[in-house]
Amino acid sequence: MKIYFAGSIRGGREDAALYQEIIDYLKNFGEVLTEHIGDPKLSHLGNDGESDAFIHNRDMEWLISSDIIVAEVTTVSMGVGYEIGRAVEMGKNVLCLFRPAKNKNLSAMIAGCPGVSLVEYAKPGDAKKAISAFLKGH
Ligand code: 6IA
Repeated sequence: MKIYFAGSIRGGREDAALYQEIIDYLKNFGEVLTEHIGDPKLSHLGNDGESDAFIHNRDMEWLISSDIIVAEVTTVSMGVGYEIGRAVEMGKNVLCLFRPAKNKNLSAMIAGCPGVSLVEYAKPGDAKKAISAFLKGH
């Protein structure tokens, strides 16, 4: 199974360690195409040496080839929202994981999207349970 994990980069890196934990867990189920998203060295200001057009086109190819999309949507990210929208248009199975907290408001365009399976969670272990249940169902 090819899994596309989406998490904030330029939107802010405060959940980077959590992304890495989710990615490590997803690897039990298949190939994670976007492993670098958990990389602590990847900063919202840094540059990984590739042009934005290269990043966009490569990520779209990965998205097209993926079987399933798992997005951590607590930190607001335009890129993650864009990827979710494109994936929904492609008819992909999309799981969004959101950690409710003060000052964290999920966009209605994600929370209200019929093509998205949304799970709210508090602890990483709960996110893993949601992932396991979702992947077993698809
Ligand atoms: O708007 P954001 O940057 O927060 O968007 C994050 C989402 O877009 C992630 O789920 C990625 O799949 C994708 N994305 C955005 N930037 C990159 C990137 N390098 N490499 C891979 N995927 C990306 C950008 C490095 C940057 C700090 C110069």
